[in-house]
Amino acid sequence: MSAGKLTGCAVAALIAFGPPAFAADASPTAQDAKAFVARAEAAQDKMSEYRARVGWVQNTYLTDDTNWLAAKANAEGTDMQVSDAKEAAKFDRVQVDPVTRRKLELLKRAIVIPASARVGASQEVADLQTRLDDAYSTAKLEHNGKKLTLDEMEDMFRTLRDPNETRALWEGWRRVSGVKMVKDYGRMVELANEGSRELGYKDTGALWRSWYDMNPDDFAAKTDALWTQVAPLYDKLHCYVRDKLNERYGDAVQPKTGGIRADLLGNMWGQEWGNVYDIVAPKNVGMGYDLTTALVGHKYDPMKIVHTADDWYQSLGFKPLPQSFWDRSMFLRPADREVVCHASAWDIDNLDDVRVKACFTVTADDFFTAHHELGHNFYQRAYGVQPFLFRDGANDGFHEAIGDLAGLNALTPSYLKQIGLIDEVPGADSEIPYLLKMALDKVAILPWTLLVDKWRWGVFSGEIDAAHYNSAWWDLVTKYQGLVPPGPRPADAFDPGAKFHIANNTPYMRYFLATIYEFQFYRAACRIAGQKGPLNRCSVYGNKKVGERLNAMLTMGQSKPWPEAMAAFSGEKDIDASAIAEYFAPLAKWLDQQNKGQNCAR
Ligand code: X8Z
Ligand code: ZN
Repeated sequence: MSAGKLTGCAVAALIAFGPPAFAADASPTAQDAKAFVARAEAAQDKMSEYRARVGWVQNTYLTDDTNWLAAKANAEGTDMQVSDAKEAAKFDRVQVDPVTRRKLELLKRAIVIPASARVGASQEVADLQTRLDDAYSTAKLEHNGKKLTLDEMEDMFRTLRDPNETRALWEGWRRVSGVKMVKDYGRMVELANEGSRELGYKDTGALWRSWYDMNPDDFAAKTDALWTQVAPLYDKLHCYVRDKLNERYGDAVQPKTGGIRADLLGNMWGQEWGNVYDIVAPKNVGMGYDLTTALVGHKYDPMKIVHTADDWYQSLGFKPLPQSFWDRSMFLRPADREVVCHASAWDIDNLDDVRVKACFTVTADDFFTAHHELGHNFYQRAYGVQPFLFRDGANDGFHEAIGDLAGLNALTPSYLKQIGLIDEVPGADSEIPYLLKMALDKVAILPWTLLVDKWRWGVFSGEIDAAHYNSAWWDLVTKYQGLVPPGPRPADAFDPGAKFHIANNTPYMRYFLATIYEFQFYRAACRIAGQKGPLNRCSVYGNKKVGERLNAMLTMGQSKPWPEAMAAFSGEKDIDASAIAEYFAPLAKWLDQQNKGQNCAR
């Protein structure tokens, strides 16, 4: 899909291009730097709109021709980005004002998949990316005489409880998607690394780790340290869920020890487990409602779900989304053409033409995802007040976390009652069921969001070679998630390619950061609102003070290093896993009791 500075989820292109900023025989000056930045910024503003429009048409109408157009636009864009990054580096030792310095730094690093200046390199890399995207988005599985799309299979996975069926879909999806991609993926890695090295990065992973206003090695160490903090909670959940799956399916399907079978968790990648809540729910006390049933019962459709999400943001004081959002977005899979279904939020003109592209269903999962996507759109609108080069999230994790904060609030029973989706707020004894349901999504996803880019960092650095793509993937899945495949993997398997963000080259560490930020921002919002009760019961719906403070952070875009943006909202200056720990503290205690006497080793 469209290859901008952010791909996959929050889409806006970043391009600048032009003649050298100063004469070859003269030393560059501060004035040259300013002139270069001004020209680059103006050029980008125009070109990003062009790429976004081409990308939108391609994503919502996949054909040979739209793929061709998108690859061409992306190749041109990459040439411009690379050329600009190199130009920006020439001002490294020139004394310039802080705004110009920040813009130069952003120009140097704001590329996802660079290409060498060698003739043909950017077109080859763009063609490969387009082919990978297309292979993922158009793959179908023949199953019981029906051709299934991924979204149909995902929907089936939510409620499918026959392990032969889950295995067939799980293995089938990997056969029709990943396997086809491995050769193109390997070549894309070579080309991206060639481009990254020309920009002065040791490989593309090093480039990706340079996005966080800190030393890239320190960033990697930070993600490990955060994982160490949250891993004990994940381990408790893993142990409890494995036991319940064993009770349900028996030793032959899910043994009491070792990894959890990846196809038994209600999700194609075993990344979120909320759909198997029915299997792991405590015996004597329930949650009091089922959100999917409530949505269906109240006749919600995808449009109404998105309107509900829009209302949440409006209640905080954000202005409603423009009519063009409703006219131009895609909320449903069209019956008559191929599209990229994976949900994303778009910023077409860097002003007000924001859109969502998704294939929503009426489920609790997509109720959350609608809030998630709109978070991107409200962020895009808020930082529209900035000059072009500052129009992005404080970092990519921030961009993902805003909608998650909204979604977390929108799932609270008190809010669901306020908007009429449930009749009663369940009593205090529903706390553990509620937290367990939330943990199945929010805690379960943590190791997954960490390992996807650990794998990619290894691939880009060469530590993982093409012959070991799949075995290294499973080493990481086993180590971090503690999952195992339902059966031996074939020699030609390329299981990473069965995930959108690998095929689409969307960096993934952002979701690990976002899951931590989400709770940190939620705690900050609840403190601003002066809420005194337990964190997991808090709702800030309708609170204008929270909206003002949130808006202060959002409007900053990436004009300042992310700790400053964070401080504008929360007063905190560092990423902090203590909020997610606080939120789930009662559950952690409960899980310890449940797991007593169990052998939790994997
Ligand atoms: O890709 C997404 C969003 C779009 S940014 C739907 N997410 C990740 C995924 O689906 O794998 C949200 C959670 C993680
Ligand atoms: Zn997102």
